[in-house]
Amino acid sequence: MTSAEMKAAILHHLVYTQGKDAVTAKTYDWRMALSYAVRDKIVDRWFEATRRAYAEKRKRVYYLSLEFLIGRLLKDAIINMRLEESVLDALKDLGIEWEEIIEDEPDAALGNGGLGRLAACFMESQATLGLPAMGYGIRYENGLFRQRFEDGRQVEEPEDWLNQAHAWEFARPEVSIDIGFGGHVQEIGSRANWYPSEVLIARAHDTPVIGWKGRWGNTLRLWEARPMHGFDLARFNRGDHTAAAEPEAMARTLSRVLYPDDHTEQGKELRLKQEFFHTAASIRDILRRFESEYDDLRLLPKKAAIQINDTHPAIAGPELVRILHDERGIDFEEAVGIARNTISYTNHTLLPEALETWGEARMGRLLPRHMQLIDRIDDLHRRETGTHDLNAHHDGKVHMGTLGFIMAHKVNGVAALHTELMKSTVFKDLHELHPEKIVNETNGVTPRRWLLSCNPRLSSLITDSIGDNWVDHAEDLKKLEPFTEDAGWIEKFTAAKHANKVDLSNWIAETLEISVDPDSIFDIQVKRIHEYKRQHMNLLETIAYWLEIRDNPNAGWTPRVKIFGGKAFPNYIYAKEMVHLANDMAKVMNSDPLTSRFLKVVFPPNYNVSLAERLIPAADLSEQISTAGKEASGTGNMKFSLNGALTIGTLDGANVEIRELVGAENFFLFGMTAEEVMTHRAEAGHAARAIAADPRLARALETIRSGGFSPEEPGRYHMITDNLTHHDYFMVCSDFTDYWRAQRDVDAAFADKAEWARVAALNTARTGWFSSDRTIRGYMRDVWDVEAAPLVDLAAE
Ligand code: F58
Repeated sequence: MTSAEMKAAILHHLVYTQGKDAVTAKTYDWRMALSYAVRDKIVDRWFEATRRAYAEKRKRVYYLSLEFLIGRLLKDAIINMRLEESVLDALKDLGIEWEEIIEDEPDAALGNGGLGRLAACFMESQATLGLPAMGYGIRYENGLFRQRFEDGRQVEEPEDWLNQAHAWEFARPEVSIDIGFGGHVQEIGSRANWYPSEVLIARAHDTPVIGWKGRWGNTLRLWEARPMHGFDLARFNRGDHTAAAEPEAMARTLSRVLYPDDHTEQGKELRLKQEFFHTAASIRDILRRFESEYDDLRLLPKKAAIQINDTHPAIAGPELVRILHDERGIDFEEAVGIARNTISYTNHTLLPEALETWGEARMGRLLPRHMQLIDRIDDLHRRETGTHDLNAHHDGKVHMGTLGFIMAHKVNGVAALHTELMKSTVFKDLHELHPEKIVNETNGVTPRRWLLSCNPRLSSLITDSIGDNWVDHAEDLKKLEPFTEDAGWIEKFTAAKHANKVDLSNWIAETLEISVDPDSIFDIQVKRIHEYKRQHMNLLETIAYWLEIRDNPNAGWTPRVKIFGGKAFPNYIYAKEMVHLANDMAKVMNSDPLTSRFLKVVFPPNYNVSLAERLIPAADLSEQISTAGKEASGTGNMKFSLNGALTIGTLDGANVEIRELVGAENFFLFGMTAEEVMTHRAEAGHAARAIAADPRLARALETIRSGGFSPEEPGRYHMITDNLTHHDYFMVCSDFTDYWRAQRDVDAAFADKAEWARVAALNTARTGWFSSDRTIRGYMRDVWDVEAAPLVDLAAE
């Protein structure tokens, strides 16, 4: 497409779709016009891919996920369609700022963190590989809350990404599916009729997901909840105006928010309803498509693979059995077999508090038939395996992990260590019964968004050096290795990183009014705030460093900028205290005349996908410091390495594999192993001993305790200090000393600029394996048994 054609397309949409002219158009209008112009190009490719999937009778993959953290879509679409040049020229011609347009798009934050972002990377990789696939999610009206700080405290505000029209979706009112809840069951022999007492409608909205070079496109289908009977005119005419709108409001509640607070009974109920709503609508849709092509349901596992992203859609098993058995008349055991061979389940956590369970009373009330079927599935599994105590339904609850396991033909972990821990801990007994079921599929990230798009300077250097094949064959980045020995090339690499750091410094100055020196170490920890991720250990190290500088301000310290980003769950008080502490520390330290040349603390609010794209390319040091055994994989860790940051980290999640690939000598390792953590935890008084043995740690804790960062309220952080001193389940104190040591190794290494840059470049060269293309190929081979369609290159046409 030429720039003239692009310009004409933009102007066309500005007038005929947006209903504005160039004189009155606002940034929003220009963004929408550009989005439609780009979308037009995508739609043809998308239709073609869809038609091919049908014509070639291909097996499809269905990715069921309550979360898709997709972020902004415009730039991604432009880059994958290779339209940057024509768009940039056209915008220039129209006198419109590219940056301003890109920044105007709201972040679609339909997810909490890693799990949701993984789903988004998978969608992009599936499209890039030409794998016929469809993502199913919920179209939350309000995605993840927006985070603001008020006196350093996190305040949550609703996110309203749908406030403006969303350029990328197509409403599909004709795809409307009834979803029932409650009511009663009438059994007829082995089968049953379910008569729900409440019915909602799931309405589809489709977003095309286009792969690299526009060679293939798939669909992300998001369900919106609608009332069965809309507005009640009779009631309204009787004067009961509010009540007339009630059904609508009730239904809307269901797809209103991502992850409702489940500390209340109503919250729990809503979450379970969301899960069933999402899953039931998706299963119906999958079967409708299947039955339009084939007339034998026994073929289902050959033609469809259903992946459930954690246990949130794990009701898929019983729901599929219910339809096959109750509605289609297939024998119960055969129905279970078909469902199992179609479904597979990904586990993302071993934290006991995060393993989902539902009370039998609630489940029995909302999903009476499913409750019966779960018992029959348990019964069948007992007979198959000769066991009697491995039920999904026990102790008054339905354990969704067990249900997911029993109803899947494959269960996967998301990094090598995590998968091994699944086998030896939570799923130990089930694994012994089904030794072939658990497989590992180490996570990955899409190199299109997480290198090509977010880091244009480094990407250009890479492409100038080895060509652009790396973009969809990221293992090609290995070809950069010889360049890392070339001083001239390393200078260019350093220049790219430095320019990224200058950009970030300017942004920090403009938005947060903090001045940072781009020559400092940019040390970044961005992720959800959680005790197991140990942001507080990083904070303690920051305090200890600050105190040391204060003791001796002229000792030639290595300057650091400590950057934090992340949201705390609104009801997770401890995590919110961590956020508050970081902000209180920033206030004190950034204005300390003795130390501020050497140390700054920066915590931009509202960490999201777009902010990650801004921060990661500018990082020198990536903080991956979770208690070993707790972080299933991590994916931020991969993004940092790929963008040429060094990692300071524990042997946890995918850190283990990152270290193997980049080389142990190029990784700042510290801390206990998962095994050591388990033994050490059992030793009473571990925290007190660790504090007694390390005066730096003791002093840092004491500084917090005595109100060093909250003079107006000295006891403010007693929750954190008490917990660390007496309990410290996550081993912050016991790992602190080694963490401090590793941080000083970082200082020493940073002193040799050229050597640091060489190692940073090696990180980029050696982490191509973490492309989500590789992950998806793994699932295709080990889990889905499916092949991609041969692709035609747009550029070659
Ligand atoms: C994350 N889980 C893991 N859960 O913590 C991380 O190690 C892994 O890399 C990532 O999945 C992808 O496999 C995660 O993000 C959630 O966000 C939950 C969603 C449901 C509500 C509670 C949080």
